[in-house]
Amino acid sequence: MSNFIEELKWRGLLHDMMPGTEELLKSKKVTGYIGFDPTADSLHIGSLVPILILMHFQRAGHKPVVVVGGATGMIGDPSGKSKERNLLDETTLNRNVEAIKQQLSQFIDFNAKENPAVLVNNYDWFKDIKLIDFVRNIGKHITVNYMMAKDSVKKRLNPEHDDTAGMSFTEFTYQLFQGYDFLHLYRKLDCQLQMGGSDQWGNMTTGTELIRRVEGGKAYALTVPLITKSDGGKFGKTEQGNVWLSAKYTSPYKFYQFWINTSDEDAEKYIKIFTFLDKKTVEQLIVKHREAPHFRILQKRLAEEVTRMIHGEEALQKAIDASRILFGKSTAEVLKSLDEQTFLDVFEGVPQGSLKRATLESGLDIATALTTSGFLPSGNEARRALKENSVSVNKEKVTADKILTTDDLINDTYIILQRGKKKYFMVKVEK
Ligand code: 629
Repeated sequence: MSNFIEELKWRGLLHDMMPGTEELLKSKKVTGYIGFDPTADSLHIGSLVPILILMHFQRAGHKPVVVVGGATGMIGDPSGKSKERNLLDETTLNRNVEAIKQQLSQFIDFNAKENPAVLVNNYDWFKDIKLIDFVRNIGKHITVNYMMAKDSVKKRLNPEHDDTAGMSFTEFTYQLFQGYDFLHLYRKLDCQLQMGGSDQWGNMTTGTELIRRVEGGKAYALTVPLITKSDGGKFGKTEQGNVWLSAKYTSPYKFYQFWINTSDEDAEKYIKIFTFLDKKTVEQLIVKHREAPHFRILQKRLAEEVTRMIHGEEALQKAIDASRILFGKSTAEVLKSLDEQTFLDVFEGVPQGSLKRATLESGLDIATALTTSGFLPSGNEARRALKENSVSVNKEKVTADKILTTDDLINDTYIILQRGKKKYFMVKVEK
């Protein structure tokens, strides 16, 4: 069995653990869990670190348990949140549970011989518990004083905190639910360890406390750091919002670009955290990168490894091809092969205009197209550009005799006009 803690340490993936955790992990095959609440129908890259932890945990020979929070998702974890959350309705929750289960099973091996992973939904044990039983059998073991000392609660009770609207009883009870999960898994699956982001420490220790009081048992908690960015910005967000693991919300191209745009400083950190490359390989890459940062060796390798892990080899190659389009070295063929979402992502922010479909059906000469689409300001300008041989249609140079037809349409809707190397214009062709 390889050393899980050593692995986490050199990767910068260990934040904190209870005394005795390392000894426990060295002594035997341990069952450990991480919970995910179904607050959306896809995980985002913020969940990637906990997923990687489960993968390392399994690779080290231990047994991972994934809890999908069908019940806890109905309540809303106050950890790390400064405001009361809106409750999600049941239909949404059910849909999210299914989607998240699907995603998680992509990464964790449920068929491993020695230590197959297990996925459970805490709704399955909470749905049959009676309120009076819960309050008597569980609530009696934890004092309100203890619960109020947690960061997640303290923060919301502080009257100086300006955007606080207090905290409902609903959210206050959350830690007891998560605590009960741990107790339940301890009993049923001999689960002795809970892992999660550092925001989860309070909830995890309510669990170990319950296990101690109710069962006289010993259980452990281990946290991983929440990922930060060197410029102080929030990790995993772009101007368009979260970076999702589902291609439905973030195209593989966008996903790839997110990692490509990492700063040098962050790339050195992230290559250890988000890939499975071994220590020696990582060290060599860092040395090479520092010698010539402008080649962006680290960013490329990082983007490659993570995109392959999430979206697979084929989607990765497409993302790499698409990434070359804006910077010259690409062909009309690649451009035409893009699916619509990737096409729109590639040309996001490029100025846009439109043409009527009927004009293309009867054939439209390029000089006219350049002006009526709104790309170039005048016929003179259009003729000059054509004479200079600097106009391209869908990445292919054209001359003044070019006639645009519906054959030039990409995804049956778009044409990319270009002057020189860098000036792009996207034409949307409408009815
Ligand atoms: C029941 C539910 C449990 C154990 C955990 C949970 C979920 C937990 C939570 N986790 C975050 C989430 O679901 O809210 N109360 O979005 C999220 N987690 C992964 C990491 C985290 C954490 O899924 O632990 O720290 C993010 O990196 O915020 O019995």
